[in-house]
Amino acid sequence: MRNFCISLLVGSGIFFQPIQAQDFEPNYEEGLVPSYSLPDPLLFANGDTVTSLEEWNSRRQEIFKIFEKEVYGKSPEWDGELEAEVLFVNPDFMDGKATRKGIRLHLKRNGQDLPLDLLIFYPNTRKSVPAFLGLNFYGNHTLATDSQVVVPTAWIRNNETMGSSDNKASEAGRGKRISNWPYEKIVARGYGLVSLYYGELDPDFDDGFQNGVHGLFPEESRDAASWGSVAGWAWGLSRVMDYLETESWLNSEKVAVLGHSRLGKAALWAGAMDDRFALVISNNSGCGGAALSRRQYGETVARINRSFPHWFAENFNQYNEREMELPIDQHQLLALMAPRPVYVASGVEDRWADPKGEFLSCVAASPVYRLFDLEGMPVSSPPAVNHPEMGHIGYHVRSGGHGLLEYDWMQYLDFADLHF
Ligand code: GTR
Repeated sequence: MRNFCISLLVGSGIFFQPIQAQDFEPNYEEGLVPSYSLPDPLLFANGDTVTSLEEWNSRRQEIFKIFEKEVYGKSPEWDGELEAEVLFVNPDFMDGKATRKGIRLHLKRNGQDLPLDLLIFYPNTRKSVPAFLGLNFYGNHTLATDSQVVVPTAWIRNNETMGSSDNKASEAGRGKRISNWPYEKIVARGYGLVSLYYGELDPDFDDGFQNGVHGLFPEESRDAASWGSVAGWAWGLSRVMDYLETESWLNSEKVAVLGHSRLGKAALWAGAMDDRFALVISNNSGCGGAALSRRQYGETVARINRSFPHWFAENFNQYNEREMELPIDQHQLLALMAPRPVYVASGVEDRWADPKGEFLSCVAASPVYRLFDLEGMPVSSPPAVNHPEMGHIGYHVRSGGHGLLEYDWMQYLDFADLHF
């Protein structure tokens, strides 16, 4: 039995409330969703209405700062050095149709060196191509059948199927995630793919922010608005982007950032922080991602903060069981991407991530796209299962549960074709 100590900031005092995470019963009854109204993305905090793109820029800043302070935490400016070491290049990959590359990126700061292994696939064409960038859950070797792609040494979650135990990855995981990252199909459609293991950016456990990217900033004094792990993963995606801008095979104006689940939350926050990501994809990101918090359907703010105390800024705890008091909701995170295209995908059986709440978030973000004369979400009622809808906001709910599947990729490729 594990007790969690949650700090609630009330007035000037801090109260500690012991809570048991396992007491939580998710609501899966649509009829029990509380009535709520969403904060309007086009209304300034002072009540003024946004009527022009110029005013939206100011309002966007206002919304961004709220997410930064209350939800994900503020990431530092990068003032370190980036070094790229070429591990291998296979120019004749896929019978000569593609190149596969391994790059070890070193994030250097303060005498420290954080290595990140990038696994890159791209079609052998003469012109530069668009690409997808996404973090993976169990290491780059899970996307490769041969030993050239090494098993990561960073901390990893234990998972029997993926061959990790004692928080170490192993050969047993090799190739096990190729179906979730169908690089042959991605390359055949004319796109590159760049992936890296998220635990190299920040190991996914609560270590008091000593390791990973947080450890590169030892002088930082942390407060309730400091960056958590989701922000760390998102910030790391920008460092990868810094490097990718130097790669000649890539059209760096056409990079789609994508993530599944907790990494979908990170992809959304990366898209909000860094507009070099020209297209943003959330796969089953749920609570703290694309789903509306106010619905309290499936995973809730309190539950996520108690289960994963290191993911968000400490301030987010203030909204445990108080979703209605949030000054934002997650549709405004989607709106921060405008006018860039954003795609949200759900699995119909993945009720924990609230598929309907993810869809409603797309609808509620749409007025901001309309301000740009763009169509956001083309429909206002949830589409049928396996019937994607694609405006400048895309959405599908596919059959099945939580996962990044080939069906999802096929929609992302179509959506990217539409916009790139
Ligand atoms: C769950 C968590 C979700 C989601 C998921 C995942 O345990 O409650 O918010 O992020 O993990 O990342 O697989």
